[in-house]
Amino acid sequence: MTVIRENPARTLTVRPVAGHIGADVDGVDLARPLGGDVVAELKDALHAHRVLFFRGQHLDHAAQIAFGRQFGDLTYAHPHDDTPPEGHPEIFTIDPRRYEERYGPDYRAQNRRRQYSYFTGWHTDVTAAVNPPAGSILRADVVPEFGGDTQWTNLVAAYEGLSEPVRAFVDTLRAEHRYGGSDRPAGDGAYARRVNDNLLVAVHPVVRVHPATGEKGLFVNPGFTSHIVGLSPRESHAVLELLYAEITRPEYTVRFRWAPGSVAFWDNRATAHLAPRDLEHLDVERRLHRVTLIGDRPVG
Ligand code: AKG
Repeated sequence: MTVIRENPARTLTVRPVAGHIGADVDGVDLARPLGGDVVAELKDALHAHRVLFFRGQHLDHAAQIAFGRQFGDLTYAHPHDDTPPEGHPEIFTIDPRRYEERYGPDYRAQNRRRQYSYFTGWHTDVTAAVNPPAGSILRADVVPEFGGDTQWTNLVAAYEGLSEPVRAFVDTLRAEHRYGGSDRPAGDGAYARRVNDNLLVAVHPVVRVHPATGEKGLFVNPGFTSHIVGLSPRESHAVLELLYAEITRPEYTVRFRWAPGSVAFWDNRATAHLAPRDLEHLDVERRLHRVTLIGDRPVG
């Protein structure tokens, strides 16, 4: 356990919760202005642990937006979400019950049958943007009695775990990331049409240098990476599957059990995450709200 700040009122503590990624943070009320020192300490903790977990917080939409803004400018909800809560265009709500409204009536049933590869579902947020989000802050509002955990993985550890010749090879590569367009699984809902009509495409280095820490990390993910530039489709598929197998190795991951009031703050420049898929056959409520920090163009 590292005690990183003490004041007469409280002690801010950061406790790692897994070997490669994740820390619980106590002693801070996210609904209050943090002050420059605490912002700097939380940034350092985020860079060291990649995802920070806070429990028992009392944020509403406005307070979550205010918390996020202390770390940078926020994106509007999501490039394809046109239904943020009234008056809070920065809030992206994750609620599987909305997916059928968005994609069409049998979306969840279709999604259960759909399995592109062993790694389906793992992603880093919106890497098909030219400047993908730097970080995301997700707050649990309604959680099911069981299930619905989220997992994160450390992309720096995944890169560092590769053998030297493979690191030297992937250092030279660039990959295309794509979101939307007609190759996406369609539904007949308004959201699906919006995704299909609004294509995002960007080419990024496969190995990204973290702008704050200078560390190298893998920057490909099964959610958005379409192919590696310059390789044949077969070669690209084989290389990406190899990298995805490394990225999703259990030892690089952490799994978080949500409770109402929990908040996870992750660094999109050094992590990928897996939204839960264990509830798709159950009609249970799960609602979380995200704000998203605008990022830089990735540099290799
Ligand atoms: C995201 O915010 O990008 C997610 O994948 C949501 C994670 C979750 O629903 O737990």
